[in-house]
Amino acid sequence: MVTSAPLFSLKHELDASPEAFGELTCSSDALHDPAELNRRLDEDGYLYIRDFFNRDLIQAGRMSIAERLAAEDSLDPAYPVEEIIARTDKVMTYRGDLALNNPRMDRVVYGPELLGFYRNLFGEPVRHFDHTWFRAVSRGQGTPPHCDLVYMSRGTHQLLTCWIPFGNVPLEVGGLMLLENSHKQADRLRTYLEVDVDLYCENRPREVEKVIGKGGWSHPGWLTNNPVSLREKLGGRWLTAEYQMGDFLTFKMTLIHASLDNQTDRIRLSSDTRYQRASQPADPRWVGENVAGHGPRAKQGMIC
Ligand SMILES: O=C(O)CCC(=O)C(=O)O
Ligand SMILES: [Fe+2]
Repeated sequence: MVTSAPLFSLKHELDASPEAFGELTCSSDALHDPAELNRRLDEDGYLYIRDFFNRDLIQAGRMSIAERLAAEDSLDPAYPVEEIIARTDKVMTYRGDLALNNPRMDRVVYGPELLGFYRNLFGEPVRHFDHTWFRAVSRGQGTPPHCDLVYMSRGTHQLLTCWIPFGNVPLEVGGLMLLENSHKQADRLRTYLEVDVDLYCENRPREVEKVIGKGGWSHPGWLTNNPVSLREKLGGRWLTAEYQMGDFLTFKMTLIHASLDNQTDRIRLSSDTRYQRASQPADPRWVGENVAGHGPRAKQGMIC
C-alpha cells in the first residue's frame, strides 16, 4: 500500500507510521475452509475477501446508482456518467434511498454468492436484515469511528456487517478502515457498547423534545470525531486497503471502524448490509417490508 500523500479521517491527518497504520489481511485463501475463516474472524474481528464477486455484478450495481445520481443532477456533466464524478456543489454521505427498489443492488447484496458465503461461515441457514445501507460519499466527507452494535443490538449480537465497494476505492477516495484488535476491548468500551441510539430518557424534557418533538437522536452513535487520538488511546493500527470492485469486508458488531475522507471528486459508493443465523432473533427495527429503522416507531423511552 503506497501512502505517499497524507491521508485524513474527519479532517484529522492520520499517522501513517507502521505502528499506527497498515493493511488489512486478505482471507481469500481460506474461502472454502469455514473453520479457518471462523478462527480468523474471532482472532481479527474481520475477514477481508478480495476478488469474491464477479465484477460484472458489481458494475451493474454501480451503474444502477450512476443512473439515479445522473437523473437527480448530482453528477458533473463534463464527465461520462459511468465515472460518477460529483458536481462540486453536492455534499453527500448516507444515501440509503439509492438502494431502495433496486434489483441490481439486491442481486449483489442478497444474491446466492454472499448468502452462500454466510451459510458456510455460520454453518447453518442465515438471514439478512431487510434494510440496505448505502453511501455515496463526496469530497471532504468521511464516517466517524463507531461500532455497529449501537445501531442494531435488539436481536442477536452474533451479527456481521458486510461492506462492499461499488467501484475501486484507492486510498484517496476514502474507503473503510478498521481499528486493529478493537473487538477485544469490550471492557474498556462497555459504556459505549451499551448505547442504543433509539432509546431516550423520558424523564428528561429536553431529550423528549429532541427525539419525539423534533425526530432527532438521543445519541449519534459515534464514539468520537477524532480517529487519531482514539487510536493513541486504544492502541492497534488503523487498517485499510486499496479496495477493488469484487472485494468485500465483513466484521463483528464490536469492531471499531471509520472511513478515510474522500479527497477527490469521484463519489465513493459502498453498501453495508447485515447477516446472521436464521435461528437467532433479529433486531425488529431492521426486519419487514417497510422497516422502522431509526424512525419514530423505533424510539423507546426509559427512566434514566
Ligand atoms: O462506508 C462507510 O463510510 C461506513 C460504513 C460502516 O459504518 C459500516 O459498514 O458499518
Ligand atoms: Fe458501521
